[in-house]
Amino acid sequence: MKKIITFGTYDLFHIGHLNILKRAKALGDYLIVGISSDELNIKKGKKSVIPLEERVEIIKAIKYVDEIFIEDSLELKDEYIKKYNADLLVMGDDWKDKFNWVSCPVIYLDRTPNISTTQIKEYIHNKNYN
Ligand code: C2G
Repeated sequence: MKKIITFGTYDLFHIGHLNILKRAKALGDYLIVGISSDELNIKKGKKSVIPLEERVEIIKAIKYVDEIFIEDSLELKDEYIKKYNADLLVMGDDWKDKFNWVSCPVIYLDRTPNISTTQIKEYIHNKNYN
């Protein structure tokens, strides 16, 4: 059984998030998702709108996802990979080459164009809606 691992915050869950989970799962048989804690997001310079507990519930309900855990640190990537016996790390290409140091192969998939959490926040902030 080929195990895939991927990581993310998945704040204001959107089609780009769904696409990467679907494409990650299609590369193997079992998909494990590390969900960034609220503290890790603050370290990454982001503040999530949706709290961790709710992001967890949403990701758990996605049919492509087999298992989830909480990601507390970017530096622990290889520990998570070993703990969950992952065969392949999948990330979006905004992280291209950032995780080449881990012990399993890594694939960076193209991001879905024209959608991001930042864009949604800006859209609402600028009141571009009726
Ligand atoms: N993504 C995508 N297309 C978009 C937006 C996001 O493919 N239009 C992908 C990202 O490339 C990432 C995943 O969706 O692989 C989750 O994105 P974020 O929630 O923004 O995750 P991030 O905060 O970058 O956290 O350990 C690494 C991190 O925890 C990743």
